[in-house]
Amino acid sequence: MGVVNVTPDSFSDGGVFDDEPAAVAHAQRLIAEGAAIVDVGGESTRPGAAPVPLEDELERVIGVVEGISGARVSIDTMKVAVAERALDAGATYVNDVTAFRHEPEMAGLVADRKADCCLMHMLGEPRTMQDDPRYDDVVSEVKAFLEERLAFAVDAGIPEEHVCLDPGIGFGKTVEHNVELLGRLDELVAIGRPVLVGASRKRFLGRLLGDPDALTGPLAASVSAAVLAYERGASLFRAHDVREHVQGLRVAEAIV
Ligand code: HH2
Repeated sequence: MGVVNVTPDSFSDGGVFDDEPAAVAHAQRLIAEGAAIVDVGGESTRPGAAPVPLEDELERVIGVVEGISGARVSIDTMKVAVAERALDAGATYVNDVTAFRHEPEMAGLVADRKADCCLMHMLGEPRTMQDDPRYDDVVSEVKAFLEERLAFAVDAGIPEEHVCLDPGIGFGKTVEHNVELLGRLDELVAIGRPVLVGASRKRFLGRLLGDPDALTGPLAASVSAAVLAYERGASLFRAHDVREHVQGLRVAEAIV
């Protein structure tokens, strides 16, 4: 899954692809590099990010979704109105980082449109999620959350086969929490749905490498995290640098 951020402020590429032609061209490049899905988002969820008004988010993403061809399009949004217009414009996948908690009607929309969806764990909300996150056991708490959200989705009429699950790397987690989740990913895979991992460029990688103030993580560290997640059973990888992730994962696939 290649990342297409149509935002001025995303943590690693804000402002780089925030006009429509640049975002569409970027998406087509990621598809040429091997992305099976491109994830289009118009609202940054980086730690401390401010919410984006509906009209601004629509303005950023709908034309981009319409312009993409050659791969499945995912819409990265927590707003039903944005997801609905994106599905009208050709998206077939809804990536809601609140797992239908922000607007529970999102589940009904995904069910009606027979779309696929990703349900992600986040502790708190982006504005405050990195303020001292705590867990007794991060893996069992994330697992219980994802099981509950999966049951909610199925109750709303979404077939289980249309759901994938995501531990939400960096969303209300310390470096140690992220490492524990990736190391014990097999416990989340045991729920029985495909697991998506988004470690690409995240700050915990830069911090693991010794910079306590890092705001991003380097490419080699991102690919390393994806490969280890693959080895523990992850099957979707949300990445900014698709070519390098495809290379790393192809080699991992040949060896495992
Ligand atoms: N991470 C980001 C955004 N959306 N969705 C899922 N399912 N999993 C993730 O790990 C995930 C996500 C953050 O990355 P990015 O989109 O590059 O940054 P920003 O939120 O600042 O736009």
